[in-house]
Amino acid sequence: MSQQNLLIEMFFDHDSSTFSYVVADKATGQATIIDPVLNYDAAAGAVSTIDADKMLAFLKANNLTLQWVLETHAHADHLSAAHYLKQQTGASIAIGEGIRKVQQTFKVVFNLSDQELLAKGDYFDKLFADNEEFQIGGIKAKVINTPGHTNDSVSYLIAGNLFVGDSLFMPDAGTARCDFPGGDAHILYRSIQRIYQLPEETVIYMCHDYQPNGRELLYKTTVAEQKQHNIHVKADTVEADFVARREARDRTLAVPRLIYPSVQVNIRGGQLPQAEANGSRYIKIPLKGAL
Ligand SMILES: N[C@@H](CCC(=O)N[C@@H](CS)C(=O)NCC(=O)O)C(=O)O
Ligand SMILES: [Fe+2]
Repeated sequence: MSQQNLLIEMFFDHDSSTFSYVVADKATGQATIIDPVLNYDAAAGAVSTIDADKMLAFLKANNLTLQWVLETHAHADHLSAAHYLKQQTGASIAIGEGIRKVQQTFKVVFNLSDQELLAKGDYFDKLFADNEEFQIGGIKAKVINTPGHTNDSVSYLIAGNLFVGDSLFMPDAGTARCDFPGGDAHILYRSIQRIYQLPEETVIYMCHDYQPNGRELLYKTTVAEQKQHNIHVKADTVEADFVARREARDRTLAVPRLIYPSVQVNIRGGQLPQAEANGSRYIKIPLKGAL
């Protein structure tokens, strides 16, 4: 596949520090969107599609047809616009098959019945297996399972470009937290070893950048850079050291601001909970602490 046919356009959501991407085959005009954000004002309970509409406008301006909406994982910090994009374009929503485990975990957290969780059949059109290959137009793409941050985390390898979700951040930020239900620092370490076996020049695209020490926003790096400079896991870092470092940091992190709204919607592929008898939809938040 010629790199010349590959188009990659980055979009950034300031509110959640999330990168989303349009990846397209210019030869056929077929495109995919990776990790789209549905804007959400938690205080008002208001959703909007400002970010997703920018991506749709980009597709239109470039005569691209949306074939796939790919999720790197069920995000815990922002809502997904996958369902909205599918409604607008007819694209198929895909995620790693580990989403089944994530759904089961959060079914318990949110006390959802099977009927509530899968009320409209399946929310995902395609569940990818490890190493599964698929096409974006004429471009070959491959799924690499990279669990650890979550059970369903995958990376998408598209013509020498790797969309890693949260498995790796920029070298000066390290890696994602492993303290969500189903997260495991040992497993993340092994996933990162898989990534580090890819060719050194493989370009790695971030899903987030929190701009440590106020540096400028950065969204891509390479396998070589990560192996040399990643503050949590370099080429020669052993598993026990990584796990100790990761777990120590996890103990300092607050629960993400939008974890409950996000997970509730994202295990449903970005569909909002069903309307109740009065026509309104509600987000559930499990309360903690005794009264
Ligand atoms: N302050 C952010 C934190 C978001 C967060 O926890 N992000 C996850 C990825 S979903 C992470 O791995 N963060 C690592 C870190 O903050 O060091 C929020 O509330 O949304
Ligand atoms: Fe995440």
